Amino acid sequence: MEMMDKKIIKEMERWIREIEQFFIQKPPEQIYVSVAVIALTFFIFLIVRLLKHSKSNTVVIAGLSGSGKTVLFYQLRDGSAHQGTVTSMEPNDDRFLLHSESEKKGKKNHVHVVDVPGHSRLRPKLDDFLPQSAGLVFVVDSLDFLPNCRAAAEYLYDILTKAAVVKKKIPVLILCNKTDKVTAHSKEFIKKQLEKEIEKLRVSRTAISAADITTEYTLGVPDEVFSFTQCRNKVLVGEASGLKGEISQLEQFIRNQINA
Ligand SMILES: Nc1nc2c(ncn2[C@@H]2O[C@H](COP(=O)(O)OP(=O)(O)OP(=O)(O)O)[C@@H](O)[C@H]2O)c(=O)[nH]1
Ligand SMILES: [Mg+2]
Repeated sequence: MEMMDKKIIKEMERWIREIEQFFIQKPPEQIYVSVAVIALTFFIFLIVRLLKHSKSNTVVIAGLSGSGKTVLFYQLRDGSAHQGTVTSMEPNDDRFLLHSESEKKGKKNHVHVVDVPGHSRLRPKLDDFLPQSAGLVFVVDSLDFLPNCRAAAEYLYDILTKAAVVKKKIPVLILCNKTDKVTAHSKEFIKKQLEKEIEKLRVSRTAISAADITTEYTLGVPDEVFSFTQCRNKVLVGEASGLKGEISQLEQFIRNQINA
């Protein structure tokens, strides 16, 4: 045993001598340069970490009044729809752990979810939260879709042309809600109809803005029929039932924007 220890110590001493020799032989400039490179790498690494941490964890929920935003908000936070909702007069704004994740082990980041009321007079509140958003959920009522298709498309058009959304490429999830009823329209149908309506709006609105030069961002590609794939930001389509708590696609979207 003792022999072994002595051998190891001898070996280590030899190593240390070799390292010493190495530094003595090298000109000092080379050592300074390598130290500087190591320090710089460490510094860059630190900055990248800091930037990652300061990434926003806000997700905004928008959509027409009655589409089910507040029910979804409660499901995300509490895992229940409570005793129903009335039309909201104020945004619901809270930071929490997603209910479905609250029992899971491991470190999870809190999410900041804001539900902006759909009433047209309260919609400008959206602009307060968009600049700090990592994602936007646009809720559509799949049951009562056709009578509201035009209004939903107008609201979505406004969102997709906002500088805050286009410049920062904020991902948008079009969430077709209330799929618990058999009469609900499919997400493919809703997507198609919204694209058609936006195409109509685009034609009429570009004609107006060309006349009185506004600085609004234009949507889509000239001379091509509008589709969401033309947007600079990601536009996804998903389904949910806030009432039944079927919100996995919504949660997945949130987690994809906000790292755990
Ligand atoms: N069948 C069904 N009904 C739903 C669902 N989600 C919400 N509702 C109903 O839709 C109505 C409106 O829901 P809210 O969550 O208050 O709607 P909102 O989007 O917050 O509306 P505003 O606050 O006015 O902008 C309520 O009567 C809900 O019970 C769902 O998934 N399925
Ligand atoms: Mg509400």
